[in-house]
Amino acid sequence: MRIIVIIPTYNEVENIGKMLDVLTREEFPKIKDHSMKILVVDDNSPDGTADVVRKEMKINQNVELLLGSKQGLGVAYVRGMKYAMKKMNADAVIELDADFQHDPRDVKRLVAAMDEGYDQVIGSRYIKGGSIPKEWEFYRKFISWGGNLFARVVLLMFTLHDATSGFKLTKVKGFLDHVTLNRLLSKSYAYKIHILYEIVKERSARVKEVPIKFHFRERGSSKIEHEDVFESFKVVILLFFRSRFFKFAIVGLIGFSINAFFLEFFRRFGIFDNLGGSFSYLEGSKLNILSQPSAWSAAAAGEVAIVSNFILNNFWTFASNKFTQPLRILWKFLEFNLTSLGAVFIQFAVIGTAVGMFGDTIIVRQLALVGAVGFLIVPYNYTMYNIFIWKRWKIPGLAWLQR
Ligand SMILES: Nc1nc2c(ncn2[C@@H]2O[C@H](COP(=O)(O)OP(=O)(O)O)[C@@H](O)[C@H]2O)c(=O)[nH]1
Ligand SMILES: [Mg+2]
Repeated sequence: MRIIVIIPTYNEVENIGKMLDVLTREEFPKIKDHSMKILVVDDNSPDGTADVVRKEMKINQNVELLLGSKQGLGVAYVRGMKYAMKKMNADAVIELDADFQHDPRDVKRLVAAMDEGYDQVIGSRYIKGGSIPKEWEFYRKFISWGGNLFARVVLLMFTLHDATSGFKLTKVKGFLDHVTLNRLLSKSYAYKIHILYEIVKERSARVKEVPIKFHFRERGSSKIEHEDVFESFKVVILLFFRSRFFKFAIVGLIGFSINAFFLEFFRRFGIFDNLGGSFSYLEGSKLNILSQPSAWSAAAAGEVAIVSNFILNNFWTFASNKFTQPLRILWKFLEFNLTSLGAVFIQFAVIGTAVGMFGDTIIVRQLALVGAVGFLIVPYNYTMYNIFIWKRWKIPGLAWLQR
């Protein structure tokens, strides 16, 4: 594979020469199975960083330089990633700082993890064997740790331990080439959280964390600013509001309101009185539930909610996997109904049983509906959607059903 190590630089004249040297002369020769190249993305550093790179390029085919104006780390990386994909035919990119806080000797470890079959390999400071600089003041450690925890919790990425690491490998095909590089929520450091989120949550990458020691910066100075910390929190929150989880919750809430409304509507206008009545001979028997108009109303209201959920989820929650052809939509809707039959049945059974036990009043019906939806239908539906409809979860053994 062709792997491009992207190194953004701003005033790194004291570091970049040594970094290029270590990577190309010591480390790349150890990585036998891949073609390794470096792309330095410099923002016209006034200290002459680019001159050092140019000098190296004269004697080294593996190094390229991309210049631009300084607009922030995220903008620099986006420019570098596009260039690596379009002009250098990258199969994977590695994000690496120039300042030796990331150890260039760890590059081969990220590549080795990719070779094991992972799409996203993160140099992780917060797993066993990893660390942050002990020289850091308490508040810096706290912000790094707290910001990371916040991102993991809000974005439901618990299984990841370092969501803000600046050292990682990302495969291009199916992953980085699908990231919305032109619409990232940050021009600065927080771009990392956005890209990670899209790769891990939206592209469902196989992720591996490799422990790294994040060293203290010995030469040159950090470019991170206080605003970058606030911006990272902002980006996490904005991503949450776009997340599938949030949309799914909103669709569910709308679906639930529709469900509750139609249950009462059908009941009030006696729509299912006749159907219930036709089973009146079962009253008092074990199948008494069939004679309950409320049970039938609940099942029908469930069906109305299913239609609304299907439409909203297809065109909004799962928009990236949505169906657009009319026939395909119809087919999927039938399939969706089939998987949702369980939910209709749950409503029929729970509401029918509740009114049988506690009396057929609006309170009983609505409380039973809340219970049925909250405890049974939401988990049931979410599982069904992911397995059968939008097929985001691949279940071994069910492949024949998931086509
Ligand atoms: N091209 C470019 N590189 C940047 C910019 N900001 C930071 N960098 C580089 O990104 C890497 C990490 O930045 P650094 O200031 O060390 O961040 P810190 O380690 O979080 O303090 C270094 O190689 C910097 O030179 C920028 O605006 N443009
Ligand atoms: Mg640094």
